[in-house]
Amino acid sequence: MPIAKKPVVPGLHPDPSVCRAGSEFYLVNSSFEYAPGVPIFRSGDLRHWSPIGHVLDRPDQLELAGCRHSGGVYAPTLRYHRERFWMITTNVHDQPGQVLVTATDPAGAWSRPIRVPDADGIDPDLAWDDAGTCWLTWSGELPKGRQGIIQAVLDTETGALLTEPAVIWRGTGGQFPEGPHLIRRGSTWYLFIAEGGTERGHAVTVARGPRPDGPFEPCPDNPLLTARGSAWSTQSTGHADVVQRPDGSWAMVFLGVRLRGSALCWHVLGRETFAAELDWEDGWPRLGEPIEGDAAGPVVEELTGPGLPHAWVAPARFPADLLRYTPEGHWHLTSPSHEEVFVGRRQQHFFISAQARVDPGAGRAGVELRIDPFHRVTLSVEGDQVRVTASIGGVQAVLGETTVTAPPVLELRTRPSEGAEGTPCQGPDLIVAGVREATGFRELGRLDGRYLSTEVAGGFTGRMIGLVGADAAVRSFVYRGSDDLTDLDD
Ligand code: 6LW
Repeated sequence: MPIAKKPVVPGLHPDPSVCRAGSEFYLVNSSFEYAPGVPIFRSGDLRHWSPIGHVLDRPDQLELAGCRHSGGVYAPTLRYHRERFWMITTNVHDQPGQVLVTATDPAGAWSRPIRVPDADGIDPDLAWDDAGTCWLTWSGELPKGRQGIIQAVLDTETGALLTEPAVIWRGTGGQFPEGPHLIRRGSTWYLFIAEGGTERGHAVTVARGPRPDGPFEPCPDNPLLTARGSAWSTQSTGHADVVQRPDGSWAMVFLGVRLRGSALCWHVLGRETFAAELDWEDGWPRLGEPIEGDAAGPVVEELTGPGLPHAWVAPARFPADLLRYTPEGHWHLTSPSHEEVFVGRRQQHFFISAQARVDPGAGRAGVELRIDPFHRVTLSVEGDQVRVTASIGGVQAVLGETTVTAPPVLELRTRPSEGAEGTPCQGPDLIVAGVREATGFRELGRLDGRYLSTEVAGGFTGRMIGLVGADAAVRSFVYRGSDDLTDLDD
């Protein structure tokens, strides 16, 4: 069965977890070093997802100070049980253990966190049996450096484990058995896990048992889902969660990446959320028809005010500490430490144009496209100088510069790769920076997009686009995005 070509939630949205309350579906994702954490979406059809906020949107729920790139919040689980929403996740920056929050309204407010300090590992899952017992299942280290799926009964009031953690499955032999989700269908319990690593070997495997704690029997047709060894443009598929519709049919969400460029080598938008039907045969789940996403744009998002769009986040800090809406009616970027800070949103489309007008107080300020502090392209203004710089690993380069007589409109774009299709020089895209003038766009510098790809940068995240600086009035910021270049005017 082929896999969808288009995600249902594009851009950096990996490790999806899904649940249903009545006729509505809700979805959460990992958020790593970014605050607020754990973006949450609502959908009536599993195909069109609207952001409704973040689960961890207050400092008392999310400690990220000094968080390293790709640290922070890993794979969450979202469940609806006894008219409450439950979200549990691991903040690897704030250990020990897992963090559990609940809400009656999934758009917030979510509770103060209950910690589960004795569950050592990542990717926690919650499941309740008919007796009301809560089974916590996660991925942890076993003796001799091996990894496996571990389980214990959880007291959801206190976060205490009520049973000794026990290994319930080791998967089918792929590395990193993780991302467990335990689901009941009829009287059988199904344990879906990810294995093979989150890169090209990624897969979903499944086992079933008569009770939430097993014993688990692996499906004879594992893996349930993988793209490994295929020539599909959607690769690295794995880490799935499943949900039943009101009509009794099932669907699954999972992560995947969209590869572009020579030999389909590169992805730049991070691991995205994809969806598919889930069929059942002989008591085993089977991958069904792809559910193709249609969030390809065009999208226009303007930073107006006074509220920040849901999509805006910052590494290791809450955006509210960095961007303030002033009584004069514009945003102001302030760095509490006087060091340059970044605040922005995920690049969610293949082709984007981000335009900004900023008035820096001290130092430089501007627009930045980045994966992390060591992989970024910055278009900034300082006095009458406009400069395009790239920082890739330890290398810093000035890609172009000019002098301006009036405050410029900065514009950073992604465009098709310069390399001929199918040749080794074809990157995923091209990053172009310049200024917008009355006569049109004037390019100042460009960089091959592969420098800002996960294949080069590594880590679990993807590109972000936003504002950079230590002190600047932000007169305007507009994100335009589409997977179809003709949607973006020149
Ligand atoms: C997550 C693990 C994974 O905890 O990547 O793809 C890790 N799977 O399950 C971080 O996203």
